[in-house]
Amino acid sequence: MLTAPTFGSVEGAYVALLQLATKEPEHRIDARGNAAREVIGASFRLSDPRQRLPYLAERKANPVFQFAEALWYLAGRRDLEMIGYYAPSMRASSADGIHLGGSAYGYTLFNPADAGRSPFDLVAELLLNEPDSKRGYLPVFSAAELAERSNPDVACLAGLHLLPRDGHLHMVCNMRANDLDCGLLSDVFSFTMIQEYLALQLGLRLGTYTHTIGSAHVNDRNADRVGRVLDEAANGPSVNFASPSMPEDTTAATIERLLVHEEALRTNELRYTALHIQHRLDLHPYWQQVVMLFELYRQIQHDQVAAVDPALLHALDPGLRWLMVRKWPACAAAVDGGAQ
Ligand code: 5HM
Repeated sequence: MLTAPTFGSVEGAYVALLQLATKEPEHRIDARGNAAREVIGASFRLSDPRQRLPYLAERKANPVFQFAEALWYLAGRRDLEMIGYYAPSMRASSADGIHLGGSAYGYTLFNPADAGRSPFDLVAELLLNEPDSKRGYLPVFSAAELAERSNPDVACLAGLHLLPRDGHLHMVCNMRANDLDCGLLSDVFSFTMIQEYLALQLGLRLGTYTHTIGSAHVNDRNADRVGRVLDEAANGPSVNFASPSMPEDTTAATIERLLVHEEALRTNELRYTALHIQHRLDLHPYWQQVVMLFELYRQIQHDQVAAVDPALLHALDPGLRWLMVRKWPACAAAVDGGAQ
């Protein structure tokens, strides 16, 4: 088979790649002090890109960060202030302590580059006019990033290729490098969110997502966790939850409104109950879930609660609740008996 192997969800692809790089590495590398096992030229396809979260207790995916990063991209931002709150480790990648560099993909994609239009808008306009086009490419990596040898943040995403075919919007993602344990899951989550968002703007259905990687690697420092994930995938009980569709009326204004709530919660200016989010914010239930995640994270970060508000945890979709309970002890503490 010459096309990339297809998986029903990101979890299957993630486990298969971890297995490949761990058990059959082609190279041992040590770039910038990161000893790793590497496979060159790996790829996979997702038949349903909405299945973008893995349900593995050993991996503990963080849906709060995943949605925050996707919104940060969709809003075209590059500030450390927002993303560093959700992922403190990203602070190390900022050269000036204020902005992210190459990895602020949304800044490259969603800000005006030509005649006041962003690359994203130019591609959307092209594809509306010529759906069969092969030119719908959004480049991200630039060789200019290599000019400064100490640059801590060189884009790993080379580009995103958008292909409307038969009423569906397909995407091919080209990565120069992917950390299979740490980077891959959040990358696939965010890029498929961008794909789904563009499909809505074009009035298309969500197609397939194909992920291609130049250097696919697992860092030695993550080897223990990767081993546990592989054990769980081979022996543990398998769980899965269907992900809902992004609402059809989602536009840039929706993202802006969500980020107003996000900022109020991140800066601890407001606190929300589940009922308030459900009845007062005038948001689609899909996006209400995201605000609920931000409020739960506010309780963990700012209030430093031993147990989060159980009503809020219960209002979450079962898949998000499953992940939050495994990721955050304060969520696990709020669960009474069978609430998981
Ligand atoms: O030395 P280099 O610039 O390639 O190091 C960046 C590391 O972060 C690599 O392991 C790369 O695969 C990983 N990474 C990722 O997997 C980084 C970013 C941010 O651009 C990303 N996915 N989105």
